[in-house]
Amino acid sequence: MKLNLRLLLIGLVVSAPILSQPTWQVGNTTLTEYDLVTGVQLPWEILWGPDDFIWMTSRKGEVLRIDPASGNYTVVLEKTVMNGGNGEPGMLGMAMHPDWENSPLVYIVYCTGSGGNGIEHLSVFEWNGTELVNEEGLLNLQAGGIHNGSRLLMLPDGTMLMTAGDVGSSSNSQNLNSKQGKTLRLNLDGSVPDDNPFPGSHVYTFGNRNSQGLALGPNGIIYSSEHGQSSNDEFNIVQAGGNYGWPNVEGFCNTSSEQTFCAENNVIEPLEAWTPCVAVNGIEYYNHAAIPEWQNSILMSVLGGLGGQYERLSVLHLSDDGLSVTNEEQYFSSFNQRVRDVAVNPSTGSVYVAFNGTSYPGSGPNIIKEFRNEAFASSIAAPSGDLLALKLYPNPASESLSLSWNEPLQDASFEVISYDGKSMSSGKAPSSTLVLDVNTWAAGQYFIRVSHAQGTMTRSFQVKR
Ligand SMILES: [Ca+2]
Ligand SMILES: [Ca+2]
Ligand SMILES: [Ca+2]
Repeated sequence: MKLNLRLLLIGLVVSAPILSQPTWQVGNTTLTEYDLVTGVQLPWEILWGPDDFIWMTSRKGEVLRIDPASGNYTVVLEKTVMNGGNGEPGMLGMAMHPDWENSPLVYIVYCTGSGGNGIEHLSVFEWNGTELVNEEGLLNLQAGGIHNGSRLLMLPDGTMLMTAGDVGSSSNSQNLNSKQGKTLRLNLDGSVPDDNPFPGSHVYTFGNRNSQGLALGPNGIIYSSEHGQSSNDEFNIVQAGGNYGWPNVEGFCNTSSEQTFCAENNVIEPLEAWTPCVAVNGIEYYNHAAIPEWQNSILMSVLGGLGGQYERLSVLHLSDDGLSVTNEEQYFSSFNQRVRDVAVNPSTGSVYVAFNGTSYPGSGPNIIKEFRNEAFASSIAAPSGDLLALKLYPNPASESLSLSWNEPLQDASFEVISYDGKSMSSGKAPSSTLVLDVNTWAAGQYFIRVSHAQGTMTRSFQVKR
């Protein structure tokens, strides 16, 4: 009897590797650190996909689809890119069509060619369940050896933003006839939206240098991060038609020549600026209950300066109205690794951080780490079963959202949570279909978690106004 008990105890210890994972303390919340994927090359975009997988672009020219439970991945697209992805250009921004069930389309930016003939392509691909196929080009820009921008963001109004760098020619940025040094707004077929600020033009903001971070916050606020030259990295709110100052103004309007230019050109100042540059990159709005200490903040990737310092994940705490930054906290600088991008698991609130090596312009092999509140995550049923069996329509929705499953939904429990953290609706489905009234919900991103005997699934959707 005694011997058996001892064997049992030994077995327990050996089968509990979780105890050895590093942890991080955020106030009262303990985050456990996991290496989700190791040995990948230069992740540039990581995002939580509508299929509950993590999607990643590699600057070297690949798209990976990663199982967030195991870290196993498949390569779903390969392209030959400018300079082999060894400098700033390569395969960069990515975003998914919001109506994934009906339009499984992936938007990707990548650079080809060389020298002065480089082209930056914005293309859309179809997901066939195995790989990305049937490329259709939507827009060609100039690609440069530096400053290729290219973060993508889907908006609740059914359009898309793309940041475009000045490709090292700063005179592009104030020139409204150039697409470089801008934020561009496009319909999802690449055409110019009728209500863009400059009729007939993709230009949405100008006076930008090289913005490589975009995120949607509460109340429709769009945030961006932007690289400065050697001083004045910026954190901005993106406003239609806005002039962000470059190259005449860096950061705030605080020199006499800047003040003159700002007054004459109605320049929009950043919410925050960092001098010397720390190299600000991918951003995400965080308001998940999993890490209460980070609610209503922007998680901002920081690559670090050219000399390999300042690398971190910055947590920019926002005011209640989202219009200002109240304070900055810094995490994970002890890895001494360039932080390129960040993504959030909408179900568990886990934060995924993509690292890019120790020095500019980045080198592999790289790691994507997960930081998980175990206590919270273990209280949430993990997605399981045939995830795509759950259908949501229409998406984006404006009046009502219908859900159906290939199994009866009756008695399934559901909860809808806005990306800004509010529980919008919950309960049991009354019949085989569930119809949610979204009339009074703000425009933005939401996700739903549905559990019944067939499994649990989460799905993101948008409400438009
Ligand atoms: Ca991202
Ligand atoms: Ca600016
Ligand atoms: Ca200034």
